[in-house]
Amino acid sequence: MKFSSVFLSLAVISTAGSAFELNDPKKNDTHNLVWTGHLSPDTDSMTAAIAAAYIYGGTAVMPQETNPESRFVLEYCQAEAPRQLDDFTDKQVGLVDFNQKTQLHKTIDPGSITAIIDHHAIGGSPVNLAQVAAIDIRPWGSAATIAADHAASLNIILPKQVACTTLAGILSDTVVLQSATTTQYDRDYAVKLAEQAGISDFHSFGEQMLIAKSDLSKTDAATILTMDYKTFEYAGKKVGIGVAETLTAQQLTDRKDEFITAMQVYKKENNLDHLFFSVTDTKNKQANLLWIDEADAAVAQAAFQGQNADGWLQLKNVTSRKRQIGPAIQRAVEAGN
Ligand SMILES: [Mn+2]
Repeated sequence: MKFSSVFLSLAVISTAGSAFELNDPKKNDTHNLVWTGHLSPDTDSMTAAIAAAYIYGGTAVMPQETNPESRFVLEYCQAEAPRQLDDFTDKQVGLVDFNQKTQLHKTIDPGSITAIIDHHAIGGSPVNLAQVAAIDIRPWGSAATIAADHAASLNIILPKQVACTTLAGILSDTVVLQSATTTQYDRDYAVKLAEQAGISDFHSFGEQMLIAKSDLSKTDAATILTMDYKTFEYAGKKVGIGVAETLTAQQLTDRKDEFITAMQVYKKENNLDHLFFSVTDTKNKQANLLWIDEADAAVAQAAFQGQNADGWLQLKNVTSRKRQIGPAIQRAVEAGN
């Protein structure tokens, strides 16, 4: 596979001081090793960290508070919650589910990153990959799927709770195997992990996750904006994209004024060049995009063709930030909009 050769060549040219082997865990020094996902952690980040810590040793941690969907998953799977780590000083760090500097906890020393397990393209502003001892990036539906594949190829059977959380990572990122990013690997590992976890109907588990994610009626707009949020660097511009995936989109689109206020504050505080927020309707497979000023409007107009509905730009068949919203905004920003 094309991606494996990228992985191998990166591993071979690595200049890292301390070695780390994804193919031979016994050799690894796991002293002070922690596994973490990106800021505004989502379920894939959390569950891939849990799986990686089980497979390779070290501890799964969270760089910020977990979201309601992830808390539901921990409860459902009867799994232990990874602890929130506020200071990564002196830790050896394994990254899961991201490779961008803009999504790194601020206390992580880039030189301390020993491994990356991810499923995102290496664009924008990646961490200094030449320093990282082991990198495995594949274009699969979730980082959790890649972790499941590591366990399988190392003949490691994940315990029930970890199989369950890993399954949740796959179901979350692929919107229960429905998103455009879903691969056959995701489908196969979902079936296999459900068996290992003793879950007879994983679609029902996935539906319950979507419901847990959707209930945001008591959550304030500023929290929702950054609950599933990423900052990117496109053509030197800082671009923030927040997403709220929900089965009950209107509950959120009705709160437009609250979101506009929250976005104005957030854009200013974080010195962003552009900020977008999507209420992603996973039931009707449609993104509802919001922005706050003329500069953002110019980017959105260049990036998308959609229908205006009470200030939200409706984008039919758009559900993925990674595959659809992000790349379209990236092209528009890079084209000078
Ligand atoms: Mn992911």
